[in-house]
Amino acid sequence: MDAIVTIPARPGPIDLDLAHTALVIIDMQRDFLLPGGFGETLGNDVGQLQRVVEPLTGLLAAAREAGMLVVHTREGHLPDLSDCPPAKLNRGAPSKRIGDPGAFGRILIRGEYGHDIIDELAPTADEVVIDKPGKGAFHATDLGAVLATRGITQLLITGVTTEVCVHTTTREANDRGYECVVVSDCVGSYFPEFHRVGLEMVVAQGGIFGWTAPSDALIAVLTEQAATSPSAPIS
Ligand code: TIU
Repeated sequence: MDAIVTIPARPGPIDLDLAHTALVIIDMQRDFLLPGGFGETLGNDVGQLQRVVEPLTGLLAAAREAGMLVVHTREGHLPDLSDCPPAKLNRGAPSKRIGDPGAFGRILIRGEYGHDIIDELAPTADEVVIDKPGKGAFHATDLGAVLATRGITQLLITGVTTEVCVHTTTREANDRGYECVVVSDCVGSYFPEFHRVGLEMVVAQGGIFGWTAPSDALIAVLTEQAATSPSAPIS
């Protein structure tokens, strides 16, 4: 069956080969989305990120139904902070720093409740979870190897925050040869203006490092794919 579909996108339509496309969900962690986490200690209004949850839940469900590879990432560090450079640990003037006790355990420390993904988007046992110490999901992780093993060439990029980890990951992926679609209503920022301009940056100059598309266009093709071939996952 032909699994190549054309998605209306900016700066122009993109042909997606669904068998070689992965859904990447960046850092939808309690520490970024819930009051008391890292995001709030940086002085941010965490409510700004909550609007991503509903559309992303819908896109994740459609991707699962279609059998698409799903990759979740989590930003965080080892309990001894040996993988957190001082340049990151000491940045800015947060009320608390990475590794300090927060409302959900030590902030952005692997294994802590706050470091894990919000309940609505919890990974299933067969989905990939990449723990990353940086903003980009390729830095110091095996994401590239995971995608290469599965023959993935195109990425649907979602999660938070638009101008930080989503942008860094999209730029890293673009440089590595992946075609990236940033899903416009499934990424979010603490700063609405950064979100808006962050999406514009992706598509400027003819799509300088990717495309943007809304989730409804993607959900439509994934739902059609699942209906056409319900017992044969894409990958
Ligand atoms: N502060 C902020 O906007 N973002 C981060 O620190 N990490 C991610 O974007 N995941």
